[in-house]
Amino acid sequence: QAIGVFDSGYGGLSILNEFLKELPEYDFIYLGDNARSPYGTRSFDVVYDYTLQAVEQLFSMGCELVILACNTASAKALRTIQQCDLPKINPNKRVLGVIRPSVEEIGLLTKSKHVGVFGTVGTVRSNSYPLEIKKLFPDIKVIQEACPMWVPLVENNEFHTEGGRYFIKKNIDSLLKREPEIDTIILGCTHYPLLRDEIRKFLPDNIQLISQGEIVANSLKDYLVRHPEMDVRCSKKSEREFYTTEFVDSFEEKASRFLNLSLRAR
Ligand code: DGN
Repeated sequence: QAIGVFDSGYGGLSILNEFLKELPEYDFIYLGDNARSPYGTRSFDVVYDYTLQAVEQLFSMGCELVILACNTASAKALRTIQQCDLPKINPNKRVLGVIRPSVEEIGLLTKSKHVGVFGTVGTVRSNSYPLEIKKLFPDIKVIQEACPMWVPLVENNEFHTEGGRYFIKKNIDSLLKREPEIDTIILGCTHYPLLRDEIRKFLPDNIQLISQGEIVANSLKDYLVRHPEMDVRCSKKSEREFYTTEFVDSFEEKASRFLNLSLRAR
């Protein structure tokens, strides 16, 4: 059985990219809900509903383990799915998210104990990052900045333009103005790693910028070691399948910007 990777659209491919580096022998099925993306501005109930449908679809395709490679879905749907839905659907299947592993890492990296989070409106409003960080590192102050223009900039490939840079700088300035002591910033949306070079241009050198892909991939690797019963249920033939809920050809074209391989989607 393949490992399922779900995102509202393309962003989760930045996570899958790292899975393929860290766990190349495993089989993966990627599902992007491009027809209903973006999730960032949708309500809790809608994101939960859409995410549960996607998880059930990946389960029906034979996945035993599904990663929500989307911060918005992890923030709004993961806990309810884990606690309420999984026991009813199949208690042996597992769904994991991207926020917890990122938080574990970020707490170890900050020296000033002031951490910034860039995310979608949904992720920021859910307060998942501050709440999770508080549980593990109560002395860390978290300052969040919602960046509603950043996902469209990535999806439309407009981030290298003057207009794109305007919006990137605007959110960075707004965050740093609110808390100048920030020394670590997490890109809390799986689309944002594509903006990394542009974001870096507007950030002082002493601020570390953290992308989640590698962190989540290492955490999955670790999870499979700690849960050998799950590991043996994952097939390892290096097969990859891609599904989108929207146009297949535009998915294939845009996906190649996130993933350094050309792919066929269904
Ligand atoms: N990539 C998603 C995330 O990590 O939150 C958000 C994309 C979207 O649907 N706005």
